[in-house]
Amino acid sequence: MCNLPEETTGEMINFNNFERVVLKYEYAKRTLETEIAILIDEFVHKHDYNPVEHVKSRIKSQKSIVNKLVNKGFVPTINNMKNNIYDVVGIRIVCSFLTDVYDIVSMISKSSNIIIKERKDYISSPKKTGYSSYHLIVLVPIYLSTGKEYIPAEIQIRTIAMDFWASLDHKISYKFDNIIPKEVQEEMYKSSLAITELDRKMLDLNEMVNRFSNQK
Ligand code: 0O2
Repeated sequence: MCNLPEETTGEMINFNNFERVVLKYEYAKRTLETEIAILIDEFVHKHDYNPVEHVKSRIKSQKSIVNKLVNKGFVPTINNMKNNIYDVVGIRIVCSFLTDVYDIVSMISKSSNIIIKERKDYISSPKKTGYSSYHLIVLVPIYLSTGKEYIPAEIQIRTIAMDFWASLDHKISYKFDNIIPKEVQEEMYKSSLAITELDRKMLDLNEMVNRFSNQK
């Protein structure tokens, strides 16, 4: 990953080849979905508690892949996608509380089937937009008739509150074609601070509820 030279000529990603090109990514998505579902199930049985609100997965669209490559300064070829885009497969795990996010990260880290290539903790260090989430770039094994291959994927783990913020932010970026008015950016940043505060409050509240219910 990322150690091959940039390709300036080669087969371009297009409507006709995209379905074929993403086939291996589809397999990796299915493998990852199953692995995550089993890990969560095991966690629920062990702790008698489900930290996950919902899980969503997707294959990045052809348009988004081409745009991302061009924005990164690459020619949108299939090889450049294979070597430089790690989130063609994306899975998002939305949790109730802040501590759940780190429990899920730790649970995935212990899996012997998924290789973790990179960790990005945008919760302890949010992005300057205010975005917070925990990202794992992983390698997922897929088994083909030609042998085993590893496909990259991005796992985003965050709370419901962080997800609420990110979803509005995504809509705003789309609406303004990524050129967001400064006032809107400032308001979004301020609301990200409120989201962080809300996550802390909800965690404290949950701990209080647990203390009371243990006393019963
Ligand atoms: P999309 O359309 O959501 O998939 P890399 O992916 O590592 O090559 P980058 O930008 O360094 O590029 O990675 P980073 O910062 O970890 O971001 C990866 C993804 O996180 C993004 O994918 C978004 O999904 C999400 N993200 C990052 N920053 C923000 C933000 O400020 N607001 C929101 N709403 N989401 C963010 P894509 O491909 O950019 O977009």
